[in-house]
Amino acid sequence: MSSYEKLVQNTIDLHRQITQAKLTRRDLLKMGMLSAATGMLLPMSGLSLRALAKDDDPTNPAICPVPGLAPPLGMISPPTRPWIEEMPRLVEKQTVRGNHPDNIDTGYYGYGGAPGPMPVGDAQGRGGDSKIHCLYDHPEMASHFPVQNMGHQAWSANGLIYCPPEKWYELREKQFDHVWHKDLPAGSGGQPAWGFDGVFPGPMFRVRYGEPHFVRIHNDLPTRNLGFGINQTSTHLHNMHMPAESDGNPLLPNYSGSYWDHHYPNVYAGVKQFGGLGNPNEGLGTLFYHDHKLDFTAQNVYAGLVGMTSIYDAPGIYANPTMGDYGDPEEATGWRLPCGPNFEFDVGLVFHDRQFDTLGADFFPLACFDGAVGDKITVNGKIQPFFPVKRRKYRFRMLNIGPSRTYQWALSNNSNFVVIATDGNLLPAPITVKTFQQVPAERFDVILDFSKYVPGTQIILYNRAEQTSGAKPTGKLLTPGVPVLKFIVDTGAVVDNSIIPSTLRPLPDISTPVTNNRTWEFKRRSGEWVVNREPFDRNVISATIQEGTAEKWTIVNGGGGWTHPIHVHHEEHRVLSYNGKPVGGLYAGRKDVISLEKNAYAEIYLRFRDFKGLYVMHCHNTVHEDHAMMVLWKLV
Ligand SMILES: [Cu+2]
Repeated sequence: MSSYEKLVQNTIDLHRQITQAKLTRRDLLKMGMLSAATGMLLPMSGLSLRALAKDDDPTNPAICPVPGLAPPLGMISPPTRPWIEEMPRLVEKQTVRGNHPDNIDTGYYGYGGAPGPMPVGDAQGRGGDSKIHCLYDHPEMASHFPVQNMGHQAWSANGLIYCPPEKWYELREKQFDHVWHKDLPAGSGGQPAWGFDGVFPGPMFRVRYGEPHFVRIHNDLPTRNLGFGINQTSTHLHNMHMPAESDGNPLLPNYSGSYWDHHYPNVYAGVKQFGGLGNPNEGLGTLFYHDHKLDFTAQNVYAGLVGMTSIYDAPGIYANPTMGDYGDPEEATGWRLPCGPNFEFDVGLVFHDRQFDTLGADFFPLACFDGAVGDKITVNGKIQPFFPVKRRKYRFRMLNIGPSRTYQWALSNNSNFVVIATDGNLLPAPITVKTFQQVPAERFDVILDFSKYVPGTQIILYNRAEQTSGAKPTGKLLTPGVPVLKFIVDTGAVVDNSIIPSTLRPLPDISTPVTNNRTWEFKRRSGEWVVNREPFDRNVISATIQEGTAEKWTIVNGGGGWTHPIHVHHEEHRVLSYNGKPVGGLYAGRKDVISLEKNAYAEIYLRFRDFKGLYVMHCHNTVHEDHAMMVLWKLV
């Protein structure tokens, strides 16, 4: 290592120490280590890569290491060979033993209790349900949730919706060693990560409408972090329509040594107006759960706290037997989408880019507020893996967990993606494309048909979008692109009863009249990411919304060279217009993420239904979110 490289490495290590100290943006501002004007670490010796680069132009955004570029402007991960390791399938989550609530662990030191509508825990945080400690720390939170002590609103006999759990699960957040690639200096021993049940990505839940489920999430994370992250969590199930106390609000910490109980009623949105289980045209599909701790979402997700959930329709919910997404292993009922026994052909793909330093250690760019991008793209936790496929159709549930990268997908043989779902929602009809963009937090379900290929055929999934910073892609399309995943077609015959149906889930009616219009401007201001000119403030509720109403929101990118993928909790939206024009294709369906491109504005329609309490809206470039691009809203 040259002395210059050493200096760069020292700078990186210093950044790591600052992150290790769990200092927030506010702490850094207070300590005078952060410039309020530029939002970057001040160019004091040893702290700033910009100081090293001798680039003191104050009008530039903070310099962040450019992935794959030599120091001091960039950072290059150690080399890894492609297609060495097989892509792991997501672990299938099982219920607790006997699917019985008695087999749910009550936690440490006797402060917890059996699952129930009301939390049992310790105000000093010595164990049990974190809600009790949270309410002790933040007593004002009690008033924001409909049931005392943040009890489960859809599990109380006096609630308007009563859906006691039928499926019982536990998750444990813990530290473990993960092998991103065995060629990295850490070798096959791996390096420390945090994950649900000690795996990355966390296990795949397969749940069903009409079968409410319960998940107790034990926080077993250590005090000492990974050089980033904090051992307080809040687990959000992205896109789920659910009671606020189970939503994973950033303000509701699950403390280490304690647990948080999540209750998912699994009724279709709008159930109160519709009756029964609700309207199946509101059905969801591909969801994901991830940490959402205030100020630490990006770091904790980067640490590994993320996993997927698939929800299927209630049996027979559609009177028409050729409709419905039932997860049928025989592929004989409903839309007959690819599934197979044990979901062999219904496969989750979690895309995540990472940066390693010269020595191969994980790096998270604390000082960089544009976002975090890395030069290694992983699929289900492996860098450039291969995946053997049978000669038939597969349903791939593609999820981009960011933190900040946008993909533009294409296949090496220029074949098609048959897109059947955008975010959590099956489209009214499949849409066939050769390429599509995927911003952080978006999901796309695609069908790929390998039946036409001879055994041994190799097809590579490429990312064509060039991106050198967390702010946005450069706009340049690479040819052929960065190879991310290789499919290898197996020999042998295989059964395929699945079909590509000509129509899928109809769009629900959106005729509820709009009773309120709101405008939200997402912008950079004084080095912070703000909504309507203000950074997130836990004491400010920016909208109070009457349950059962519909609203039109105009969301605006206030300028600069950034894109913002905006996400509203609890209720998804329909795009009425984008830059004044109607949208089509992949954007005309139900969505829960909308990418606000540079200077864009969009009108979206939302209904606010069924449950009550405190929710958020935020930018899902989670680095922007943590540096305060988020607002609270309350459903009353
Ligand atoms: Cu943003």
